[in-house]
Amino acid sequence: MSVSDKLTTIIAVVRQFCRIFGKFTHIPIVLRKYRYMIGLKTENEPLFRKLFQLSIDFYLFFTAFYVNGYISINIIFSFFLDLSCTLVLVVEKMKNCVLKKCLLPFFCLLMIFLVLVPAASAEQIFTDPETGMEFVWVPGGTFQMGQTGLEKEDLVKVMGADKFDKYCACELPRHKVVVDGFWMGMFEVTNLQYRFFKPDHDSKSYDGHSLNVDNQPVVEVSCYDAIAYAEWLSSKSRRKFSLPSEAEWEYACRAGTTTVCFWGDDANFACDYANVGDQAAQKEWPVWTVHGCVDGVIVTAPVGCFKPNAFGLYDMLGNVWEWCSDWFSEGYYKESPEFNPRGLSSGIYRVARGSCWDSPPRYVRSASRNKRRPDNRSYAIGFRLVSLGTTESSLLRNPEK
Ligand SMILES: [Ca+2]
Ligand SMILES: [Ca+2]
Repeated sequence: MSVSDKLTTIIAVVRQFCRIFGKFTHIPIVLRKYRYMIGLKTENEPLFRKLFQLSIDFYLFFTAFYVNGYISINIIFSFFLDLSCTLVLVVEKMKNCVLKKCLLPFFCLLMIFLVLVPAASAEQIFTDPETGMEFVWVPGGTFQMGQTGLEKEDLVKVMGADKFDKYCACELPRHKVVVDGFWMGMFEVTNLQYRFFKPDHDSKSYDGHSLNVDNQPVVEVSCYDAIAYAEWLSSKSRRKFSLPSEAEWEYACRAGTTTVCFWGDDANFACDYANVGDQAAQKEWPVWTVHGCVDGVIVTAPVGCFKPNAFGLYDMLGNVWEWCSDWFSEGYYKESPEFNPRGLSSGIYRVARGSCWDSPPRYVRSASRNKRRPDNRSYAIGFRLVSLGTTESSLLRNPEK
């Protein structure tokens, strides 16, 4: 096994450790509460007290990665402070020279381990403790936003020039956009997660098929409902949550690809990656225009059933349309700023992106834009959240910067 293989294995083990222990998110709260109380009661035994506090710091170190995706300054500071104090106390108590000599290598190994922990966070996932919602880090970058030339040709063939101008010309011109990194919900917000906010929410059903099961994406929510949800979750967290901008959404959906869909240009591969209007649905509703494949789900699918894109995001295309924060503007691409465009400050319609479970191929595209009135509630539209970070500064936040 090469050194890099060994390092990869160690990182994988550390990452798994973070995941397993980080799941017990209530423990750090309890530990923080009793940390100093226990410390006070053991005042006559400073070494014992320091060792106890050090072990708690060590635990918090791991859970911080799982819950927040980074380690805050105060956790790092208290860890190193307790570690130094403990070492001083241990050295003071030691009479055996051999053991004393062992301390230096031990300290070095510990430092190497602490360097590996940030490396273990490279996967960049955090879980919101309030709802269990998982977020992945989408690193900032540059991309071409909007339709490709090939895409336009195909759409004109399928729709005709008039309909193309009416519905799809707003996806042009293709233009360069730069977005900063952000956290994005790995999945669409589910009924279960939404009902932490509105316990009596009903996503209803479509033609007798329920859309209201816990792990299906929430629907029958307006853009205002989605914004209210983001604000509610922000009030429960140190993080600020919001809807993605349209540019953030398309950048995240493309995940580095320049093709029509994030899996390529062929619509008939959709069924591996997305719940769309498929041949199974056509059996139920024969008049539908569908993809030439079977995804096997005729209404909304439980989130995360299909393959993710390269950023590890699921259902970016298909399942439900996703509200974005921008007001829709037909000609916005001609004038939008290059850096972090966020749409106009007002308008009539809001943007929804990504197509849904009843969509034919012409909507199932990374560039496809939909406009809806912000108070519109539909069986086809849900949302996912993004987070730009916390209000608390941290050393390791946004590690790419
Ligand atoms: Ca389907
Ligand atoms: Ca979707």
